[in-house]
Amino acid sequence: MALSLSNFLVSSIILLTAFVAAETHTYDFSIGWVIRNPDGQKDRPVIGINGEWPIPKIDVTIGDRLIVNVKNDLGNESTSLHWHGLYQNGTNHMDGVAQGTQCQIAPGASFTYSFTVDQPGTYWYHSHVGGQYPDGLRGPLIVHDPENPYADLIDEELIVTLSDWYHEQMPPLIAKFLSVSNPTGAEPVPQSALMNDTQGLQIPVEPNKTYFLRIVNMAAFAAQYFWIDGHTFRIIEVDGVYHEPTEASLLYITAAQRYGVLLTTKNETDANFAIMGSMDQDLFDQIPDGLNPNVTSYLVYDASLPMPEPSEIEEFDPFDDMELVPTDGEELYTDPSLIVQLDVLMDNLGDGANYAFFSGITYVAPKVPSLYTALTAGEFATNASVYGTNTHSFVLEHNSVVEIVLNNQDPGKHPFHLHGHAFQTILRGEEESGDFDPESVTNGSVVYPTKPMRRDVILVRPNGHLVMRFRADNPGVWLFHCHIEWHVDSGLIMQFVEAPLVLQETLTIPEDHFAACAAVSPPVPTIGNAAANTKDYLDLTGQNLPHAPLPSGFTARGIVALVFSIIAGLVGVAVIAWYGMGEMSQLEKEKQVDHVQHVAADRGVVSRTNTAAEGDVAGGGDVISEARAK
Ligand SMILES: *[C@@H]1O[C@H](CO)[C@@H](O)[C@H](O)[C@H]1NC(C)=O
Ligand SMILES: *[C@@H]1O[C@H](CO)[C@@H](O)[C@H](O)[C@H]1NC(C)=O
Ligand SMILES: *[C@@H]1O[C@H](CO)[C@@H](O)[C@H](O)[C@H]1NC(C)=O
Ligand SMILES: *[C@@H]1O[C@H](CO)[C@@H](O)[C@H](O)[C@H]1NC(C)=O
Ligand SMILES: *[C@@H]1O[C@H](CO)[C@@H](O)[C@H](O)[C@H]1NC(C)=O
Ligand SMILES: *[C@@H]1O[C@H](CO)[C@@H](O)[C@H](O)[C@H]1NC(C)=O
Ligand SMILES: *[C@@H]1O[C@H](CO)[C@@H](O)[C@H](O)[C@H]1NC(C)=O
Ligand SMILES: *[C@@H]1O[C@H](CO)[C@@H](O)[C@H](O)[C@H]1NC(C)=O
Ligand SMILES: [Cu+2]
Repeated sequence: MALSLSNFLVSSIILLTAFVAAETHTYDFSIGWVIRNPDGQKDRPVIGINGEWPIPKIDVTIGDRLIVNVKNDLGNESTSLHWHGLYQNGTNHMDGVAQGTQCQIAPGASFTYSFTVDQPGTYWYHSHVGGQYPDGLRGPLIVHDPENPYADLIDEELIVTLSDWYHEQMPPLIAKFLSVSNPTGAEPVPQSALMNDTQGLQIPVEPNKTYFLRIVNMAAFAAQYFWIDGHTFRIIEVDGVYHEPTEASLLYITAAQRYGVLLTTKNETDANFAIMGSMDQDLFDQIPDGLNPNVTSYLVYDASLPMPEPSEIEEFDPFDDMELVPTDGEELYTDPSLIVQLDVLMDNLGDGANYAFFSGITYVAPKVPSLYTALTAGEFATNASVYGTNTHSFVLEHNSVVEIVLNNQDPGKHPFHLHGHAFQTILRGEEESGDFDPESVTNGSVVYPTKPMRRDVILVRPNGHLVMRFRADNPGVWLFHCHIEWHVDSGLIMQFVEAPLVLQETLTIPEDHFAACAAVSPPVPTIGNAAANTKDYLDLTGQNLPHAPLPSGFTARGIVALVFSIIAGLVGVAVIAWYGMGEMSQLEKEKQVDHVQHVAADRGVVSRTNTAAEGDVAGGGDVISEARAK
């Protein structure tokens, strides 16, 4: 009795302290256009907040509540905000995914995000609507941790963001990217690289100090190599998860990844040093003349001394993040109850444009945001087909262990991101290692780490593979997608619907979220399956679908030849033109038999304006999963 009373007292005191310490941070964000020129080459409209750009850094402490009142003052585009890396445990409806967990916020409309933050680390926030964030709507979000296990080593904190930068806006770039005149799917190449949304930034430091340097890559596309001349650092955090301090001198940071490193300054102040970011040009199909992939900042020990030229690196040999071990020592999850195999491939559809596929499915947004389908489908919520063929949904049992086997059958590098979780990264195949072969594990030639690294974005190598695991302990609708924004636009997205029946019991959608749906023109339905059918959840008639496949015989090369022949025709080679146009009209016919909703192709432009049916996001599935008991 006495014991339990004292237990009660102790826990009340703990609760009370937590309660007293937790703060609420309220931000009022008016999202609107401003003109900026961060690389000094071109003024352009960018998306700012309250007339500012770069947009505000958000700082909270673990346990705090964050309330963000968004007002969309863009006038001509819809928007949303996603809190990249935050688990939103119990608040799936605050994840910010248009047509996934909410409706897009139409011009003139408002929407409130409100959630507590229960995890420490380096994060960022960005729009999750139709390719929008590279136009500027992305900024850092830091969750401070009074119990940082490395606090004793740290004197001060610094943050730098990396990004790539385009001179043109995303809607016209997406239209060009997803078009018959770009049948190979060559991604637009950025014009420059930025550090902290500028170039030539000077960062004053004091000698003989240890800084906790947080680095966030907010790029649309480009990974960056990152290093500081004359210095090494110790990695202690990746994507919000503490890892045992590990020495590194050159990092490879993909779009959406974060690193927290300890940087100890020199004892002498007789020189300054270049801080370098260099975009990985392997990602670019073709390198435009005069492109400078590098951005330089300076670690300034003495501002009266010159800023040095960066030293040249002959060959990049970055630190391999797979070596990291999480500080909490969490062990490898065993016996996954579901193995989801995703084969990545790019291919053309009947409109001639190039799309991205997970196991033959390219994401197309549903008519009803999938979370609302999960909440209104009753017992059918556990049947993945109600979320629509092209949301590529898998329904997960609460607390089950899920394994993702990703085979990259594409010659490009891709950074994959899971919402709602950090996953254990168990295996990454080398470039050209081909598909994952489970035999290599059974016969012992591959041994899984006992305490795998955990992060929320992981790079897969060209024609290589990944194996990841996570526990489905966070009821919600969570996207898994490539974080290259071009590939989001071309459909490299699928989604996990985790414990939907638990969601039905625990989640209440605030009224203003439904009001946002009503404000879209035409209004977005908030009940029903992916086709907005409320009577028969298994009847998907009318669901949004991708373009039809290419007529047989067409290949990307064929389309190149065809486009070339049309161009040749325009310059006067009449016969070739006639031939080309003949094929073109066949393609066009194909386009018309296509579904009324040209969702995928229109996504970039239409979804950012004001049309609901043509959703923003990608996802959906013929959900035949390969469950393999291990
Ligand atoms: C919306 O307005 C901005 C600012 O005038 C303009 O730069 C941008 O191109 C417009 N976007 C679309 C999709 O029309
Ligand atoms: C980089 O920008 C952030 C705001 O986004 C700012 O808080 C930070 O101090 C800047 N870093 C440096 C080193 O100036
Ligand atoms: C560096 O700092 C440590 C304590 O943090 C101090 O003991 C030492 O004397 C300093 N060294 C120099 C060269 O300033
Ligand atoms: C700075 O000096 C301290 C002792 O004063 C030494 O422990 C430390 O290693 C020195 N730092 C560097 C970067 O040389
Ligand atoms: C960018 O940095 C790399 C690595 O040091 C170097 O090889 C290259 O010459 C630099 N490019 C330009 C345009 O400065
Ligand atoms: C184990 O299996 C892999 C994949 O099938 C194969 O490449 C490898 O040679 C095998 N190793 C042994 C030792 O049998
Ligand atoms: C979510 O919260 C539950 C209950 O507190 C916990 O068991 C689970 O591990 C959490 N999941 C994540 C991803 O944070
Ligand atoms: C799920 O829906 C599909 C499509 O209507 C149907 O064929 C299947 O039988 C359903 N599965 C269950 C378990 O009800
Ligand atoms: Cu990709």
